[in-house]
Amino acid sequence: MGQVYIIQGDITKVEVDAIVNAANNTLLGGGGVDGAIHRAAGPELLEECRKLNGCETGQAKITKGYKLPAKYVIHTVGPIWRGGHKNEEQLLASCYRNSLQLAAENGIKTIAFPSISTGAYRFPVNRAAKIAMLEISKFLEDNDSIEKVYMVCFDEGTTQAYNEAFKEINEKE
Ligand code: AR6
Repeated sequence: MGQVYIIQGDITKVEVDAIVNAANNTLLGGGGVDGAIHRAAGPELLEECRKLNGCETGQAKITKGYKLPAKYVIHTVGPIWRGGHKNEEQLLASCYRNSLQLAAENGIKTIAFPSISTGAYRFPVNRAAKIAMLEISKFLEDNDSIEKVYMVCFDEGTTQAYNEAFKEINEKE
């Protein structure tokens, strides 16, 4: 079964088949990890994104990685946290599920995720971490093609939240 690794660092530097971008509905770039990915990939990434016609919240679309070490970028759009009663948890789970599904369909074996929605979109990181770890684990149980999933956390607090969520899920089994 595929393995999950929680690491701290910059996702644009990670050498995997695909990195996931926490984008917005336009797919035309922004701040945070989205800005960092577009800067590192170069302007060709934006050119390809312009042809995609945006992306709905919870869905995912794939492009090439251009100047990134990763061959592909999977762009997903996390929910904006509005207090927890606007389907935010289900939509965040869909981001992970649909990104992994798209990766599997494209023969991707190693993939790296940022902490979707927990920056500008203000999703509480402890809740987001539990949802992410649960969806990734469930996917790996049912799908043999993905070998390694990296959660790339940018700061210490985020790393801690994902480590705790990972521990909780594995203790339950
Ligand atoms: N590598 C890994 N993680 C990073 C990096 C990096 N280089 N840079 C930031 N993070 P955010 P969101 C972390 O705001 O909440 C954009 O403008 C960051 O510390 O990037 O889904 C989009 O265009 C945080 O833990 O994404 C959207 O409009 C996490 O990535 C909106 O922000 C996510 O923070 C999406 O908001």
